[in-house]
Amino acid sequence: MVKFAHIADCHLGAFSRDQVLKEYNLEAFEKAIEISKNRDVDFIIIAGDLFHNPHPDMEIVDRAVKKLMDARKNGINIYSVYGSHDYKISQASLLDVLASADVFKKVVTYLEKDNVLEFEEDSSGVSITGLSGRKNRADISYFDELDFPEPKGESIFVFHSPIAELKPADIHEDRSLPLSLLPDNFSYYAGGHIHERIEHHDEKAIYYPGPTFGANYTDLERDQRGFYIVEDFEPEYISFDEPQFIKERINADGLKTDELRDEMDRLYEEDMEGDILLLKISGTLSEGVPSDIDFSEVRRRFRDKGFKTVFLNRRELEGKEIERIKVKEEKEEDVETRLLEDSSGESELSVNFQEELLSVLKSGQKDGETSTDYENRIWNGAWELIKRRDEYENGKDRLKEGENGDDQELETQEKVKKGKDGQISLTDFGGNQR
Ligand SMILES: [Mn+2]
Repeated sequence: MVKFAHIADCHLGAFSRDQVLKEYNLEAFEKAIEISKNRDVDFIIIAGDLFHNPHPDMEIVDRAVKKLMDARKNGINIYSVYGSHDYKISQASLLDVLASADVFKKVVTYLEKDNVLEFEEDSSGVSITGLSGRKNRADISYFDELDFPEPKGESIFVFHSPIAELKPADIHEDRSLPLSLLPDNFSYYAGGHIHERIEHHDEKAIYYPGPTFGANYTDLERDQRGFYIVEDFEPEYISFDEPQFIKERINADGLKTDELRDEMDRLYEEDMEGDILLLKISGTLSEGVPSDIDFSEVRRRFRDKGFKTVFLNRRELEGKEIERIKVKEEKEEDVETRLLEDSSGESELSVNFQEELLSVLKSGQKDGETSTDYENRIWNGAWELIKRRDEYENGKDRLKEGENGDDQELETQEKVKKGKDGQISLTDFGGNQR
């Protein structure tokens, strides 16, 4: 009888600014590995997002590797796919290093081997394969294009993607995978990416354990955190009840800053006991701005009440005087586009042009490129684009027709300071138009 652990979304290294939360997060992961070891599993599956980013702090890596190696030394194999957080298309991820060092095995081999997905055969007799998560829709095209091998005997498919039919409402439909694209005939589908526990046992046995701890405020507000011990393909959810969360909300709508302070005083007088206070303050103040309130003092007071840490969420708190920028899209590009669109009235540059310029300016240094070459490439790219600015402002059609826009150059150049060595200063260009 085969027994394995199914862990996902550990996000080690998250909460980098709160040592208490960061430590709880690490401990949850360590606990999951420890329980797996004590329950004598044959192997452990990590369905992506082991780390919160592709290059985590070495101190975090050291803790994680110690724990993983402890399991390995006890004869437990570990299998993983990349998540959307610990993967970077342009650079080696830490996961590559750990796989090379045989801390765990990547169960994704298709990139190296002509789009053929291969099985890892565990010594327990179970065949394991899977696909990594990607930003955006890239993972969906893999599912669409690949030929999946037919599993023989007991088999596990590991993946890190939302499934359209099972996903929570806040994940975009067009970024999720239709159930029909999952390959058939696996004994168990080990999911990651969705930060909620989801169980779907129809013709396919699809399970998402959700995070071992969580990676943001919304995650921490959920009541469940843990992982699965799967025995004979029947999952048992191991729930972590520690640490204890207290969740409070204050609605500051229509309050003056003094009245909000009174509300917080009232809350402070209440009986509360727990390890972590999650305090969300939202709404629009009728007078004053949030920065009138000393929130670090608020945190300190609640910590004095016995909480190990206080996670204050005031992203939705605003004063009437300040228009706050709300960010809800998950894709960096979407956020940028929206911010540019929101401020389009303040700039004489079109959103389209600003996006193009931004994409040139944020291009990274390439392998083997010297710093001088890199700087020149960025400057030249930006300059070429600036020369063609009017084509963007007047619509894209002219660009497609291949006009080079030289006749626009003089007018544009007036707005650009030329520095030494023919370099361009962008400070007067678009930066101070508001
Ligand atoms: Mn995740």
